[in-house]
Amino acid sequence: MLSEATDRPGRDTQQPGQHAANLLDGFVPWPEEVAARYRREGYWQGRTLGGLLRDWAERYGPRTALVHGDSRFTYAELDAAADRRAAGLQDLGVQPGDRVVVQLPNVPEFVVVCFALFRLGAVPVMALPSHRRTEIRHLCELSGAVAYVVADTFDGFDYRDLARELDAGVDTLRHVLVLGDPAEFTSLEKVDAEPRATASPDPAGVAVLLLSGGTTGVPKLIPRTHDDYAYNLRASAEVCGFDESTVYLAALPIAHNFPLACPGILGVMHTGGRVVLAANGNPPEAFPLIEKEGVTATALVPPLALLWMQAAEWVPADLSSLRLLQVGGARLASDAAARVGPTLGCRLQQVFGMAEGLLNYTRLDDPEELVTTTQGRPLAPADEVRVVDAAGEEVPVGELGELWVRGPYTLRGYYQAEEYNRTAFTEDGFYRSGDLVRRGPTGHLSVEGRIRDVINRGGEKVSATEIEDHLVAHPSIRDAAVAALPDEMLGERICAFVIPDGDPPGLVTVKRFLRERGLAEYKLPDRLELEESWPLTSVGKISKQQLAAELARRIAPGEPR
Ligand code: OOB
Repeated sequence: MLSEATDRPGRDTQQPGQHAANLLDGFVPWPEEVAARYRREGYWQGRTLGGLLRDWAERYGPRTALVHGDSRFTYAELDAAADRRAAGLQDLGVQPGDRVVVQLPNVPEFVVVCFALFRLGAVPVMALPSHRRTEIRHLCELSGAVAYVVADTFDGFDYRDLARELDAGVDTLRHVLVLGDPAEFTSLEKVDAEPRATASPDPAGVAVLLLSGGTTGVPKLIPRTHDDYAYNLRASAEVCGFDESTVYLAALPIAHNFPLACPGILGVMHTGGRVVLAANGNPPEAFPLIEKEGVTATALVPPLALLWMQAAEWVPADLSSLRLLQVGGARLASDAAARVGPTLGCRLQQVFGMAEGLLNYTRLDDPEELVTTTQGRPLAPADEVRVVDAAGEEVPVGELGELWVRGPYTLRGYYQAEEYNRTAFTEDGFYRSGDLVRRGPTGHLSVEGRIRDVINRGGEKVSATEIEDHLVAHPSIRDAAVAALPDEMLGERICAFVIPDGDPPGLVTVKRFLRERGLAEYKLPDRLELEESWPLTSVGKISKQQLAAELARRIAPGEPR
């Protein structure tokens, strides 16, 4: 029986001393007076994410929360399953403040494990299913993870092999928990025990570590607190008009902020709607689910939105239940944006967000012109957005500048990254996003580029430096520069320019080499170009702009770019 758990409605607004210790080292909190203001103004409501699931179960108990294939879970069932899993994790020795790398596809267990961790005050690290040895090892080491949660296999890949490779080498890792056939590891389903009372974590503490798109060699971790993430999902659900009639298709990997909490599966659950989990966003998977479950809303990256518009003509399915299509993660061209409504018969919403926090949405009642030509305006009245020139001075309306932001759900520092934080944030706490935007008279933003060395491959962010570091480890590559090439479908593709050392390697060899080094598939170059020397900028850096421009000139018209 559930004893008087402290994580109950109205119970987790305790004084800091009474909470389980989840104020992690290496987390940069908001200054006290700013935090007090966010509380006073109602942004932070002192509720934990684990407590929210309790509220939802009380409000919507017997309603269906999650659909996966033929399985359906009510709110009450999810709540009970999260309690049992939390107790099981506790028996394994998982403590408040411990980090756990979670790498699961879109399955109900993802939700159960995450809420179990939230309730314990342990912190899930949101790995993507596409991550491989290099990324996972880095995430485990950076977070000091005590456990790693995977599915046995997904999409033709055996995650137990990955776990075996990690097992030797990551000092902090004590458990590998496997959904499905565990082989020599622990079965996730068996991590289960009678629910018991646990101290509620501090709502101001870190609930989850999200991954940054990454400008540096390796991804950074983004701490999101219970208070700030609860605001994120609650306010997003409101802006999107979600309610009990919402049926949301999770087509993107739910470890990503967009389908997780913008409003995503958490926002849907907050309003008593129903989440339908899809293995991926491809039309043959997604369209029949839309028809069968009467899906009303979903979120896609631009390449998938383009694919859906093409497929609407040849995949037979009734999409008439769809009311809202959110598109974000990368820039959606305005002509494509204008075709969404007529082709798919639903309202488009552009979303310009970042795992670091700030979310911009076009609003449901915005004029068509703004919906098709801008990427939305900030979610919170308390979002302080500055568009600045190179000297950090604000530029006039309509001018291009870098977006800086601080606010009630935007981080004040990456996790365990003191040195990097000194440049990524201003002294007064603004996050320098690196995005180049224009702000219109209505406050809507258009994203026009970036000053960071990142390639946005259809919403997946790839750090050029990270790939360059791996490329130069190849014996026949003396030097490498990785840059974006324009691509009609993906927006940008990855081009590796290399100066060979001896026999020049081919693209296939280079891709195999990077794969063997344990890099995720989406980071592998789409094109390889051999160079003899680098064009340099006036300050002596490799001019990637010039490399890309020269390549564009070399590519004959008609040749695939
Ligand atoms: C989302 O989050 P991340 O962390 O994977 O990537 C953030 C970056 C932004 O800084 C920007 O460079 C780019 O992705 N981006 C967009 C965009 N949405 C994101 N660029 C142009 N147009 C857009 N609509 O990508 C993310 C997080 C929450 C909601 C939606 C997207």
